[in-house]
Amino acid sequence: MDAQALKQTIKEIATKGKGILAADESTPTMGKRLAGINVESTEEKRRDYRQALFTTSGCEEFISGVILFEETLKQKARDGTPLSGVLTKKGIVPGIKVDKGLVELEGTSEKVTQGLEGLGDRLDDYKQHGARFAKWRAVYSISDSTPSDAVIKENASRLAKYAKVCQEHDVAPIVEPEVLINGDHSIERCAEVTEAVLKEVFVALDKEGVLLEGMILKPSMVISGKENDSRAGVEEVAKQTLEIFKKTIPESVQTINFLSGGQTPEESTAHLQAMNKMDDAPWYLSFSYGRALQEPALKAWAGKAENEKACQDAFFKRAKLNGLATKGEYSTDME
Ligand code: 5MM
Repeated sequence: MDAQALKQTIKEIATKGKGILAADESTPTMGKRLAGINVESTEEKRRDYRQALFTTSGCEEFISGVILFEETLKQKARDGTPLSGVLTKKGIVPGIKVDKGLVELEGTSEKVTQGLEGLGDRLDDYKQHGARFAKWRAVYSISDSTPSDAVIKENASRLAKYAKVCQEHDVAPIVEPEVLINGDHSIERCAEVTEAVLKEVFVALDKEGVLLEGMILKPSMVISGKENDSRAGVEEVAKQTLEIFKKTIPESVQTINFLSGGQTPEESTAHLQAMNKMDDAPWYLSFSYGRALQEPALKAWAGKAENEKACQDAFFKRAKLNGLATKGEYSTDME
């Protein structure tokens, strides 16, 4: 493990004012996204859309890293340049989603993430294609009886094993435990679950000897369930999120890049802004948004080449506003 190389990757990604674009939708997920704008999901369409995002003029001012799906990492732009090369030319670090999705944990109706088998060999291949960081996402569903201790433990153990293998291959891991927003639970219940999940993740990371300075944490925020009818406001989300983080996340973690998890683009920017305004966190607080950076851009594109500029303008706007939020400089009148 080259600790210096890992720290260098983290330093580049955790540049103040910048964050990560999660563009690593698997083919089935991308199919759903494209179906939502009435576009058939072909390899060419997926490439055209991603190429439009990555070639957005000036986006590198706010985007330091992009997480790619394997297909995209190996795809070429229309002029033959590898898409990962399009990013590196702009000073953006390419990353790769390495998990292989969710499977049922035996004896439960809950899901754990798979993909450890052959991970080292895959990382060697992804590195050849320019990837310097990786991502593995675990999900936790909130109900009265879930997530179970078994799922919390198993996901933590797999996240930590994945992170260790990545670091042994000099690839900086994004550790992503996502407590899902689906449901009508209160913010307090989300806080309770998030605390238990993060606690176990850091126990497992420690057990595996993962270098915390050489990884990125990508958590969900502490937030009310989407169906809750008295959802907590922006300040409360920011306050409760930081409270739980201070109890569970060591200060040696350099950067926390949130997922948006079904929040609207505006909500996720406002929450990030509020946390950075509180200004007493020991970590860099930034974004690794998928939907919250892409929704308006995807809609504007609508699968048509003539809409590429509108797509890029919409993406640039969200990237810029989130970039400002990492510095506590965003306000809602910029929307
Ligand atoms: C971009 O979507 C990612 C891949 O999802 P699938 O494996 O389901 O296709 C996803 O992991 C994403 O990186 C995170 O959920 C964060 O994205 P959001 O949209 O929640 O910010």
